[in-house]
Amino acid sequence: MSKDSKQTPTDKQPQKLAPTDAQTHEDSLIDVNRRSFLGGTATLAAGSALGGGVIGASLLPMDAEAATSSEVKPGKLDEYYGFWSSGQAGELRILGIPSMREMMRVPVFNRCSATGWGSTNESIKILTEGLLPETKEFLKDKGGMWQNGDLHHPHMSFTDGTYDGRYIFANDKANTRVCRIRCDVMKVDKIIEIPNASDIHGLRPQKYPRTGYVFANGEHRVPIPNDGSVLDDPSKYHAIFTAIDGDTMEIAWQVMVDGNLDNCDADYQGNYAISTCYNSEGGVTLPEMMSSEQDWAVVFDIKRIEKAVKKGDYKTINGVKVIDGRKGSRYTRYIPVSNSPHGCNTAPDGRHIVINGKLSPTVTVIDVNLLPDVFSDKIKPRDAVVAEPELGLGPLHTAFDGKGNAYTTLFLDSQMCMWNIDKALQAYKGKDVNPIIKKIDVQYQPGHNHSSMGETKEADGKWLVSLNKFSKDRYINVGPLKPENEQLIDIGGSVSVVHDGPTFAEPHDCIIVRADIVNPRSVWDRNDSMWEDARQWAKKDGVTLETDNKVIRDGNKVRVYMISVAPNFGLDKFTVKQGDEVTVIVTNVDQVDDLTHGFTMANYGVAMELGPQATASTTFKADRPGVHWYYCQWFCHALHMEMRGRMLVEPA
Ligand code: K7E
Ligand code: CUA
Repeated sequence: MSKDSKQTPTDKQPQKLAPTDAQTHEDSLIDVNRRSFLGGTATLAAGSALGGGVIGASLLPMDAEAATSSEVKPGKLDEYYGFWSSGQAGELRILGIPSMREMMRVPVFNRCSATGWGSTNESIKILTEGLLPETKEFLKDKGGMWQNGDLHHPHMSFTDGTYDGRYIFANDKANTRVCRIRCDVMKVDKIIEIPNASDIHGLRPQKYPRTGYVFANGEHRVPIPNDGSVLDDPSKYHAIFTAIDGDTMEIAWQVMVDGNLDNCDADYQGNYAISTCYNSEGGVTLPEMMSSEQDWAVVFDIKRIEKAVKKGDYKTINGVKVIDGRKGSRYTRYIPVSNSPHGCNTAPDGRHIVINGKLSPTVTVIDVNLLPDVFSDKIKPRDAVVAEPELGLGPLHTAFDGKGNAYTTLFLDSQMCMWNIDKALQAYKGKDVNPIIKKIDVQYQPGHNHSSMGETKEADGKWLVSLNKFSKDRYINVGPLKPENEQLIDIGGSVSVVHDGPTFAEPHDCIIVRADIVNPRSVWDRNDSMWEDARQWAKKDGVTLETDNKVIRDGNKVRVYMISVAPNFGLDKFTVKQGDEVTVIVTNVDQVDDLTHGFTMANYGVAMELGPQATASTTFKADRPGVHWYYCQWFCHALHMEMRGRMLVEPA
């Protein structure tokens, strides 16, 4: 990683990115003037950047300046993958950047009608095998699995401080889960429920030496174990920080903390993880949680924790090693920051971590180089703070350009604030410099933002996405439920909004990954582990998945094997008896890119997607006698409509 936070402007980068203080003020004046002219929100929000002066500068400079084009012409490819969370929709979405075209939806915690996620045997296994025994019991008469999820934070696996294209990990806040998505096929392969925690919120992979651990914050405080033996006694509630082994998707260890954990990030050295932590009061009502002026950023010393695990300084709770990291523990340090901090973002300089104030108009910058002294008690935790610039109202999350600048979302001001880290450090030391470079309006109320490669050492400062919670008047009216709004900001040139994109609930967070890092397959590998169970059934039944079309009866269980080749299924009919448990296993033997088939059993609620060279299976009870057509629901051929067959169910 670059230890040098200084930068040489490239020719792509106009002088404007490193303005003098005078220029900064002028830019802000123009912005403010433009905003009031357009009747936007938060007219005075840029006040902290204003040194006074003549308002009424020309509107011209900003709009006249050529923005880097975000247009990607028909047939041209995007330069970046955007991996988007969808919040309460529970899925992952793939966009192209800079076009902002949505290209794929990867079902994760949700059910999907198109792909059969949640109804195929393969997806049911992934959705259920990682649940805790008590959750399985709870879900027994509720279909056996959760129907919803709340996916906030997708992050790619790292090697040596940058994305490695292996996996994407994400949290489910609703049902306390963490998933892993394989980037070779863009499908989920693991979902685990986190024991001892309540509601996984912040999630980040270890950046160095590799992922490694996936850190996951249990947000809410609950009794551990939460079995009813403790109820209305909040002094016995705890939040839990979890390190998951990203290779095995097993829990490596957990740390019990004080307060509620919100967001987290890791350093670039592999030594520390850090979480924002609110409710140091340990309250359970809003007034109780707000009563103190300060909360914390909690730092976890990974090496010390690993040693504790080795020498047995933990309690095993629900099968997991839990280390006591409450205040005063040698495994953690609690850095005081203003009340209710939110986002937690490590800068690509490998040194600075930005804690976003949320209720405070400031962000707090922590220097990771000072953390060893904090842990050895040479300095107080608060002495690791090296800057605390005041940026505006409601700072939630910060992104970086790799050129020494940071971009913080201001939720209440509906703005993005561009500021310089080095200047913030100088100002904290008492120098009379203004770290704010520019504020631009976004529409409206941004939560997360993310820059191209911005959470890696390869941050390239080209694009920034602002994920806005409200679109209000930005689009034609679609009824009381409005889309949200994601905006693309060119930070390589004009630092202005260059694209608006409406989106369904909820563009919660995203990452922007250089396209050369992600290399998915176009056709499945026949040896893929996804359909290992079907492979085993076929072996037992003496069936070859790739060639055979056979019906195997095994008591009242019937396994129907067939292939699909456009525009045919291997079987144009099969017969079962009413009450049979039928498993249909279809293998798409087409080898052509993009030749996906489907299998829908009409009036049985069964559908599945079959990518080229994939096998998928579904099991249902044939409890409706009669003639039931199955058909291919993915358009595959001129005779796609004719790609069908009959299941004949003999009455009992
Ligand atoms: Cu800021 Cu869930 Cu990422 Cu919301 S957290 S904004
Ligand atoms: Cu096969 Cu449509």
